Amino acid sequence: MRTQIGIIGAGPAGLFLAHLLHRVGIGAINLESRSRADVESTIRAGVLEHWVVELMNELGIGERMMAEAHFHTGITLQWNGARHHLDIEGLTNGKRVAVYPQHEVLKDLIAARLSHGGEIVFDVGDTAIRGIDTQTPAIAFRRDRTGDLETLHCDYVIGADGFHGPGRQAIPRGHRTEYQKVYPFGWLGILTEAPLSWHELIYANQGDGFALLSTRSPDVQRMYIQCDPTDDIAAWSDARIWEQLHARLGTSDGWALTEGRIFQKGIIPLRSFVCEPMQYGRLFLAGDAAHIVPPTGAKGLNLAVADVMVLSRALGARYARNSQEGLDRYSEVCLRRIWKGERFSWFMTTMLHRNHDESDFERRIHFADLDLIRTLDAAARSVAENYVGLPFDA
Ligand code: RFL
Ligand code: PHB
Repeated sequence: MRTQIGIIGAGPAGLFLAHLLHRVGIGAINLESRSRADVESTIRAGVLEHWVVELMNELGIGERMMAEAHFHTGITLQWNGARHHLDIEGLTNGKRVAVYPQHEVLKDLIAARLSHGGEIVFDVGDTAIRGIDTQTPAIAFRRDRTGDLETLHCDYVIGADGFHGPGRQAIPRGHRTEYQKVYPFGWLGILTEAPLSWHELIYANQGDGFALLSTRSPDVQRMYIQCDPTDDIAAWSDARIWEQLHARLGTSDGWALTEGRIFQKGIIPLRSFVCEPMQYGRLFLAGDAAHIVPPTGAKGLNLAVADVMVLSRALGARYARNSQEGLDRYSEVCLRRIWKGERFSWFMTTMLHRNHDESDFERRIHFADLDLIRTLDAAARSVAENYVGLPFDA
C-alpha cells in the first residue's frame, strides 16, 4: 500500500488531519488499532473551542454539531458556597464554546471521511514505524489484528496515536526531552439520566475539593468529582457519589442538584506531560502522543486539533511549493501554543482542587485567585480568552 501521509490513529488528531489534508489535495490513510464501534463510543472530552466549531463548519462536517451541541456563553465558578458567572462571550468579543462530546465529533469525522473516499483501517495490530530517518518511511501493521504483515509506504509518518501509542517511542531517547507532572488526585466521572440542573458548566472547589457539572444532552448529564487516583471505583457507591456532588456543588439559596440513575462511572488520573521536540526525521507527533493536560481546562482535544492545523499547513507548503520551512518549524510553532495550554490547564487544576499535600496558606491563595477572577476584569479576561481558545499567533 502507498499514500502520501501515513497516519497512526483515528482519534481527533488523526481524523482532523486527514480532512485538512484532503482539503489541500494531499492523500492520507489512517491506521487505527481499535474498532470503529469502540472509537465511536468511548466517552472523553466535551468542550470545543470557538475556532474548532468554525473549523468543523468550514470542513463541511458541522451540521449535526450545530443542531445538537449546547453553545455556552459563560461558565460558573463556585467556591465556599458562592457562585460567580464568568461572561465568556462578553469578555472575548462574542466567542462561545460548544459542549459536544468527542465521540460525536469522531462519528462525524469518520462518516465524512469515508464518504469522501478516504481510507481508515480499523482493528490493526502490531503497528511498527520504519525508516523515519530515511526518504522512504513506512508503517508495518496487520489487518484484523492478526492478519499477514502489510506495509503502508508513505512520504511522512504521523504519530497521532495518543499517549500510549508507539509514535513518541520512535523518537530515539537521546533526541527527546519529556516534561511531566502527576497530580495527587484523579477524576471520578459519571453519566446520569437526569435533566439539566444548571444552564452552564459549573467548576467548583468546595468541601473536599473539585466538582464539575457538565452536560451531554437534555436527558443525560456528565459530572465529575475529585478523588484519590488509586481509589477502587467499587468503593464509590452511587449514594457516596451523590453525597459528594451535593456537598461540592450545593449553595445556600435553595438550588438543588437533580439526581438520576448513574449508568456509567470511572476514574481517571490527572497528568501534565510534554515531549520536545514533536518531530524526528520524517515522523511528526500530534495531539496526546506529544502532550497531555489535566481536563480541568478542557484543552486536550482542542490542542490536538491545533497541532494538525499547523501540520496540514506545513505539509501543504511542502507539496505545493517544495518548501521545507513549515515542517522544520512544526514543533517550535506548536509548542508555543501547547505550553500556554499546559499553563492554563495546570492553573485551573491547581486553583480548583483540594490538595492535601498543600498548606492552608496555599488553599487560601487558590481562593484569592478565584476572587481575582471575580473582581478584576483583566484576570477574568485572561481565563475567558484561554477557555475559548487563544488566537493562533499569540
Ligand atoms: P486519542 O484520542 O487518544 O487518539 C489516538 C488514537 O490512536 C489509536 N492508537 C493506535 N492506532 C494504531 N496503532 C497503534 N499502535 C495505536 N495506539 C493507539 C488509539 O486507539 C486512538 O484511537 O488522541 P488524540 O487524537 O491526540 O486526541 C486527544 C484527545 O482525545 C484528548 O486530548 C481529550 O479527550 C482530552 N479531554 C478533553 N479535551 C478537550 O479538549 N476538552 C475536554 O472537555 C476534555 N475533557 C478529556 C476530557 C479527556 C478525558 N479523559 C478520559 C482522559 C475529559 C476526560 C475525562
Ligand atoms: C466534559 O463534559 O466531559 C468536560 C467538560 C469540561 C471539562 C472537562 C470535561 O473541563
